Amino acid sequence: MIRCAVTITLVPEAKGGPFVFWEDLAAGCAKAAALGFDAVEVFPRSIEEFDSKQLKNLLATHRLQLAGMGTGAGWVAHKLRLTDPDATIRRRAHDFAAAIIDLAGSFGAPAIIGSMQGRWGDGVSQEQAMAWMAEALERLGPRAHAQGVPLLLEPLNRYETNLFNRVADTLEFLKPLRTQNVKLLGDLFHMNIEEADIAAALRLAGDKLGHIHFVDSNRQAVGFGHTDLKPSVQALREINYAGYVSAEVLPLPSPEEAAKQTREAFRKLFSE
Ligand code: LER
Ligand code: MN
Repeated sequence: MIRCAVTITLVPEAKGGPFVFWEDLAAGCAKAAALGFDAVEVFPRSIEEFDSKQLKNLLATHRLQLAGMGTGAGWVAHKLRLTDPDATIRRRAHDFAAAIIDLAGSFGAPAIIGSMQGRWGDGVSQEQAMAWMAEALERLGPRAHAQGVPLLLEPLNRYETNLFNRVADTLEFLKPLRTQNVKLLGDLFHMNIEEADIAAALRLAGDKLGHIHFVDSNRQAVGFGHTDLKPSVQALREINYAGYVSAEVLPLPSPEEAAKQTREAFRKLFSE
């Protein structure tokens, strides 16, 4: 069964980013539950600043699941990238991601590697960056496996990275790895920019698809832009997708209205 989640960020440096609820875990969970979401997707600023007991209590109180946990603060707040030319930064990036994997895993949820992938250039060749990514995933994939969850790798659009932009290329990269525990996160905003056919890309991902960022063409809630999501919903049905569609969208015109619109779009698209 496909379930619906909404994002809560605890990262002040992400200001202007595509997250619905901001900087208040308790308020975000209460609103998510009141609007009928199944789960929340949380972006901690760091492990040290995160109160996992509070999250546990909030999830129990509101009967919510944790859909996933983002590592974006690793880049946005701490400037850590898995492909940084500096070996010390790469090591710290790895440790940051590993800590989020363990934290999310303790809730039965996967961690997401998105912007922490970094980019090639500035003295780092594409081959070198890809080799560092492979090395990192070979360690982080099994770490997530030990928690009984996949690790999610998110292709981003060309303005955010030059490493993983499209589903097909990302699948090719993952195929020869020893770890088969890395799944894809399909963000419909990035896919709208990079894929020739979003539904075909989802079909191609098949059982390697682990999570969806459920968002319209303009990065607003589904229904506030111009993407026709019906073919994608059909593709998700065909591949028997049973994960989350999670609203990683701009909080426009307000967090509440973005969340409400997401619920309405989810109901219309998935319950027909
Ligand atoms: C993260 O999920 C993402 O989609 C990136 O664009 C960072 O905002
Ligand atoms: Mn995303």
